[in-house]
Amino acid sequence: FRGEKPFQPVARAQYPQPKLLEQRPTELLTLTPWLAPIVSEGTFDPELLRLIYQPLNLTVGLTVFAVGKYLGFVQHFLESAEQFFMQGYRVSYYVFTDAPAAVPRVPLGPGRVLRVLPVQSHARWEEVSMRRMEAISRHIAQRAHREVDYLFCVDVDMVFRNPWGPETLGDLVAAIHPGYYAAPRRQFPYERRHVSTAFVADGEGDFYYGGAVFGGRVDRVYEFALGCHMAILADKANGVMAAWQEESHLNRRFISHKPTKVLSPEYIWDDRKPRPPDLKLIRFSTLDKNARWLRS
Ligand code: 2GW
Ligand code: MN
Repeated sequence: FRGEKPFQPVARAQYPQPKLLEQRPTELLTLTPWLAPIVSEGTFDPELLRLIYQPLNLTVGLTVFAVGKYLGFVQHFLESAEQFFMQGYRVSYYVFTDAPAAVPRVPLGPGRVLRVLPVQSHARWEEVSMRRMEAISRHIAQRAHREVDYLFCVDVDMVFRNPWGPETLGDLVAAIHPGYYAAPRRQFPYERRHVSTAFVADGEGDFYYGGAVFGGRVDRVYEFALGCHMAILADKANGVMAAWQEESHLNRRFISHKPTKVLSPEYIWDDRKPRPPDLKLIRFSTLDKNARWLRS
């Protein structure tokens, strides 16, 4: 596996002094109880991060699935990613699809490549999203582990609206679901049936994370996706489908395998919700799609 590149010394640079006693940079929590940073606008210095990360010459992968009607989201997704995702870094897009020839050829910037990977379509929509964990882990083992240092896996029915940069890079990265950041954990839509491997008890859980965004160092993402896939297979053998499919399994796994970095809902918003004053900006957001049309 790649990764484990040493940090290089930051060249003499002018940037604002960090101040221990100053007021909080944001109203949001900035550190989890297990000391993982919670990333939101105001918690990092983009200029300084650029000085630290650009010399490392990292490659960041981005996987999306575009099966059936969801192929219609790819163009807008890629165009917005070209504008905002890891600008100035090497990027490999991996588009998994049942119709490789129909993937739009979006013009890409220097150092950025698009790889199209064939997958079969499934009759049941739950299968399409569930099979992603299997396809991602297999793809990392076969190929992506040689091609990228970090990998993010995201939904395709989304667009980038503001910069997504090296502040998001970490060993294992989760994003707080925009629907539940203010809810008490007993209201999180975890799988609550003991019969599922995704079961979460009432007193458990940190944040409710979105299934639409996870990532990290490619070797950690491999472990994570494979673990979720195994849990999904175990459920399947028992004829169980978790409440929110692989999002339930992802949430179960993040309780025992804590993310080392947590992204605020800036990184996984939803166009159907107005931006609350707590969030200074929206970086990545679900389109207001007509779900019924897509699922028919
Ligand atoms: C999925 C559901 C119903 C009908 C079709 C599909 C479907 C999904 C499809 O026909 N083709 C396809 O490529 N997908 C891929 O799966 C696509 O990348 C899509 O973004 C992803 C998840 O499906 P989506 O976006 O319809 O689900 P959401 O936005 O309601 O997502 C949350 O819940 C899901 C579990 O059902 C996943 O955990 C997802 O990651 C969550 O954001
Ligand atoms: Mn989605």
